[in-house]
Amino acid sequence: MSKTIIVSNRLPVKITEQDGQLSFKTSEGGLATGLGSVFQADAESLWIGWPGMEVPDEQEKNVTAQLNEQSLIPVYLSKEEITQYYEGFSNEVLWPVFHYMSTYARYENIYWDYYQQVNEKFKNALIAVAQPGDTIWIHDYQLLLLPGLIRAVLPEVTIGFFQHIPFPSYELFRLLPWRAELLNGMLGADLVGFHTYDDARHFLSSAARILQVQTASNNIQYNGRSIVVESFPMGIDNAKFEALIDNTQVKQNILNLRETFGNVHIILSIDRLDYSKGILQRLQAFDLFMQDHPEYKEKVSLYMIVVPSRDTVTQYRELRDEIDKLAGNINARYRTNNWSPVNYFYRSFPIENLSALFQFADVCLVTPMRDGMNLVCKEYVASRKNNDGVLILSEMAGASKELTDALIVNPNNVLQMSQAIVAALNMPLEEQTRRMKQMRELVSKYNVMHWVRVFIERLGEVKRMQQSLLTKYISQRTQQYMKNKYNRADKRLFLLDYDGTLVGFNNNIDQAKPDKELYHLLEELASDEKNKVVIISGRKHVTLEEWFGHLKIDLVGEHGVWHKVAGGKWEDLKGLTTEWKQHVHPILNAYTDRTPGSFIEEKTYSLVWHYRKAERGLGDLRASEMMNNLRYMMGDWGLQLLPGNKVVEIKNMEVNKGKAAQVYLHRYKFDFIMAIGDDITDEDMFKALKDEAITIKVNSNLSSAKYYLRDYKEVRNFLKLLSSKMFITKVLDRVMNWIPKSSFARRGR
Ligand code: GDG
Repeated sequence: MSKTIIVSNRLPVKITEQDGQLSFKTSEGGLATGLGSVFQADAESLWIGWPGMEVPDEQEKNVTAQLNEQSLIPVYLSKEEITQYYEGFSNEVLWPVFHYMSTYARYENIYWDYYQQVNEKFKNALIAVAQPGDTIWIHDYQLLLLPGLIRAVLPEVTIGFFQHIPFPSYELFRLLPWRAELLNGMLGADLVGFHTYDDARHFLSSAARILQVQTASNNIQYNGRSIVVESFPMGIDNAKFEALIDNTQVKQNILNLRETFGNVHIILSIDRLDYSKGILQRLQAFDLFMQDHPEYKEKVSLYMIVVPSRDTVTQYRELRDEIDKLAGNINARYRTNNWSPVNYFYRSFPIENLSALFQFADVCLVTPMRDGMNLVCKEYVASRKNNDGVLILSEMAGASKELTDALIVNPNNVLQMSQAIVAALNMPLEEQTRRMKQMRELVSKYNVMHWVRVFIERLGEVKRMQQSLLTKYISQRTQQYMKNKYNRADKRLFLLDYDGTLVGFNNNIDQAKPDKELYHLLEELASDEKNKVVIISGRKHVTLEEWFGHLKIDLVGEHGVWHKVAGGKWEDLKGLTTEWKQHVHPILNAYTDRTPGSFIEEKTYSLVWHYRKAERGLGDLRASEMMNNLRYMMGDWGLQLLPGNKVVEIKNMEVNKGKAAQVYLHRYKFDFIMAIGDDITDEDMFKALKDEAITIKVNSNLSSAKYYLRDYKEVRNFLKLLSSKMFITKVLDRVMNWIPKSSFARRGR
């Protein structure tokens, strides 16, 4: 039976120790709650992760048994592994770079060694329990290599990956010495998810630039698989925060707060100690607010909770000291006998205290410098049952893409933040309600259960999409079927595109010449009298003549403008004009001048703008700009714009490979037709052929062709297989001819 396996760096457990004995209880974090629905629906489900502390060897057995009872599988990490993999690579390399603070990064090779080693450890724990039909969902930046490691062992398994922190722009990501390895790891997944569209976009562009993989919209073609990259903004367990409103302890805590603060307005801020959270800038903004608005003295206090985290690391210790200093400084300057402007706590609080604060605070100030999502702001919103209160939210938090009714600020703009505080304190109740209502609806609808459901459903869809495409891939069985069909046929037609189909894609168009192997293959194919082999290409006819003129095959150049029957003469289509060229050429020239690495190719009846050597991204941008520019004149001249692989061709509308293919269908009667091509111009050919034809698209599975092959090498091997079969058939024929007819007669008796 198939099951779901969650993998995250930490298991969702709380550890308690009594008389030297460890015990573990499932914790109620947002992720754990959201995934609870998956767990309930599927009793076989498992969660793999580090238990969160170093477990003494002698206790491992007992701890494992306790955890297994709760469907949890521990991965034990040594002190050294925690230091180098978790604190080192994860938190001192990936965390700063992914949060756009690359100057904090320490690119130590030893961190990388341990990161690989621990990801291997997770892989081993996983493959010990995973089956090919299982769904595996891997979480976060500590396990970027894991999807790739699993894919290598279990190629068919379904893998989803979700990153909880931002994915930086290519310019930042490329700084990592191990960027390619990390991307290769992530691309082991079938579905890669982030909180925001920007993260997804950054990931797609890094993959396209660093690994040179093909991307189309949110799809990546990688090792013959189609991987989907999408944003799934994570929600919170809103029901839990709503339920806390009626909790007795929470109600008591609110009374206590009211007693302490009376009529003083509270601005709340809650973060883990981290330089990405913008705590210092927030204090500076509050300081400026106090300075510019003395009228709020004794009327407003900042209630700031900083949850201790990673404070063994120098940068974090320094940050803590600076926060201490600045908070103390503000208090020293503005404090009165019965009022402190900053109430600062460097510790964590029980959830009942947080809920009380969320309900009590007039304003919630969430201003990270970068944050994948930020759940605190959603928790504040979920706790506002009266639909009042104001959220001030950094535009650098993923949540700002959803909570657009917050007061959105740039955390680097201290003045803007201090002005937002004033605006929040003065916001009329009506406006507070209007904004809060919208946000509460959103937080309630897009909660953590919804997030889990949408991700898991999409993962299933992606897998089904891959499988449906897989049926189009020419498997061994299909090859056998085609061979049989081939053997039975008396008149066969092969329509073969050239670039990308029979040879690989080359940056220099003149270098994509045919090689010995290809000549041999075409000769072999054409040597069978039952076969008509046609190379049908967009190339100039002179080039085709130079390369293939001596072979016993038909040639079609410029997508059907030129045509030559084997051994005959070249002929062109009559009635085509070239007058339009004088209008289009200057436009192409202008784009070539502005795009280094691009050039124009002139054919008899078409113009082609090539940009294979232009800067990645720039070429595509210019090509689409140019097409927009040219589109209006296409109709007037009866022209067609053909975008291809790093080329745009402008040609007469009447000419296309489909029409060229039809000439053959009218002229002869074939009982076996095979067409193979790799780009958009070949689609006309696929569409023009009858249903019985075997149409094969190379390099992609998005096509009207019936089948696909991965690259030109697979095309060659497949054609070789057909011609080698011819050889066997021929031998068989000869053997049959050689055996005296009488012997059949004898056997027949
Ligand atoms: C990463 C990404 C992304 C905080 N103090 C206390 C306490 N908390 C709880 C909050 C909230 C959680 O911790 C913090 O979540 P965040 O989302 O704000 O931040 P990270 O921990 O950095 O999480 C982040 C998240 O992953 C999910 O994908 O949103 O961007 O960095 O739930 O309430 N809980 C208790 N006491 C505290 O003192 N009980």
